[in-house]
Amino acid sequence: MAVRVGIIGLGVMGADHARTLHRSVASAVVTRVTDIDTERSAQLSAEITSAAVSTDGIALINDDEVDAVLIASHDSTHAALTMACVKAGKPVLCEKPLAPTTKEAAAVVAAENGAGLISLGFNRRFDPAFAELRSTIRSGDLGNPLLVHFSHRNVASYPGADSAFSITGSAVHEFDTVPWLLGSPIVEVSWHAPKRSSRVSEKLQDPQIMLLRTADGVLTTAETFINAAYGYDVRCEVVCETGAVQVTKPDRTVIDAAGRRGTGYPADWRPRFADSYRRELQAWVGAIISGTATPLASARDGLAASAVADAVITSMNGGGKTVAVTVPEI
Ligand code: ISE
Repeated sequence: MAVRVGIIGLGVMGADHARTLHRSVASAVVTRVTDIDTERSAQLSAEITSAAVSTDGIALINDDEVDAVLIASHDSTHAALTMACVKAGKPVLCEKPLAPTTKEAAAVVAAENGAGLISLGFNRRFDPAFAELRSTIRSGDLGNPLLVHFSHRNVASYPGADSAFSITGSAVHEFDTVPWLLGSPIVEVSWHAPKRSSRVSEKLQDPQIMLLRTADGVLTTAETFINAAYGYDVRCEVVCETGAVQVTKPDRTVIDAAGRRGTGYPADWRPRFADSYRRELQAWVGAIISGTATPLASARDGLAASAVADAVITSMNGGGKTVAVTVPEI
């Protein structure tokens, strides 16, 4: 049995997921694709010959040749399209975020009503390095975690990105990864503005620092810098009572040349997290085939991350003072 997957949104992530499903995920076939840019749809359909072009997302969701849907369209479309999948009774993997606001995310969770059809693309859960980091913490070998240092650097932001988008589009990964690592929800946040890079517009505070307190008392420093220029670089270190553990860059080679030794940085998240996307998609398809609960982040995880994002934005809008904001319990 192959799961017939329809993909809505063929930008950076949608196209990458389509190729991964086509080339590397067993028991999956991409049967429908759609994008508001019809040229993109035509190009991908020509590349992946099993994929016909649907006129729009709703048509794709309701197509009899689609068993499951992957949403990688603009963030603003995620909630409505995910609810349409729930209405059609079809499993859906929605790229993060589930929705830009808690209110929209809560509506999606209510619409799903515990049916377990929704998965979220918080891919760090399937990254081998982050998985090993989590198992090391959970082993207790280093004692209790005390603090976490996260830094999340992109080469360059999307055109028009503002401070809130940096939070909902990038830092939102940390809002899921930290509770997943620690097994404890984020209960209080504060947002801080370092010196702004002279290379970004006035409407974007870049970099940003967030302090995330989890219910277990652990404090996380989360840096987001989406115009770091030098490379795509995600770092995470967990400091415990008797030791520390951090993810490493998945380098395969070191270059010695011109009197220097070094490794490279990828231009964006696709090479850095390629293994995680493939494992995430295989786990999603496998659960659909076996009829078991999704092993990916759930709609409630997506709601929790959106609630943290809302709280961080509230702190950011607190007039430049360091305003700690309590995250409402989901
Ligand atoms: C992008 O949309 C992703 O989801 C990447 O995983 C993240 O690292 C990046 O900052 C986002 O822009």
